[in-house]
Amino acid sequence: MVIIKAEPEPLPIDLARTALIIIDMQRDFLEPGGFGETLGNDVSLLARAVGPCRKVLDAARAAGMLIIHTREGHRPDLTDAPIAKVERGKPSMRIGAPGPMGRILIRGEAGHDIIPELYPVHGEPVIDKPGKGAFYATDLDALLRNFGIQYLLVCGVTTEVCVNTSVREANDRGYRCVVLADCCASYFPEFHEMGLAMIKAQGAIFGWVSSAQHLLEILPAQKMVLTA
Ligand code: C5J
Repeated sequence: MVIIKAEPEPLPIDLARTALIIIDMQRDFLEPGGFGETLGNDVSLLARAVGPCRKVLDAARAAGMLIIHTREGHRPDLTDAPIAKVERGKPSMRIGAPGPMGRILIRGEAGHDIIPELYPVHGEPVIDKPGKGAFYATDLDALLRNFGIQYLLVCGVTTEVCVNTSVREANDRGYRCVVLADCCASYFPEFHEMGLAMIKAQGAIFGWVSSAQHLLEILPAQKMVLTA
């Protein structure tokens, strides 16, 4: 066990039972012309998470850790998209509409894919999720249990939406989640702060909050020998 500096308190973690999960670092959320921008957001606000995420990703790869990427999106025929989601709000383009990066939030389109800086490499599972939570209607839980994972290091966007929803789902399933604050971002900086505050409140009611630097301090520079 190693101890990661975190709030509300340092957490002992077993790195052999830990996975890094990077939530929805997709062009549709981070680049102009995607889903995030159609909702009226300034997508440049999410860029701050990319550099810290990349450092963590490189270090986790070097350490031989299980790395999972998620993508929010839907089937091209929209059969997995609730009408209540498609009709929500007043976006300039709805889910499924043709945009500059292909159809908005549709699997297989350029906008749906992960940004080049954090692109998955061979062997890193990608979970396609129709909802905000990474466990809803996916095989993520089965995959984590097959690998004996008990701890999740969580990065991604947006802090208060898909990161928070996924952490809450993971917490209910018995995983200990450590959210790396600088590896997450929101279109609303105040929601980012509150999203993190809600996770760590009441003695880590949903999980712990740490940082890329604190993780790098405890990750081995060489591949771990993982035991079943
Ligand atoms: C949103 C997400 N914000 N990945 N999705 O709709 O947080």
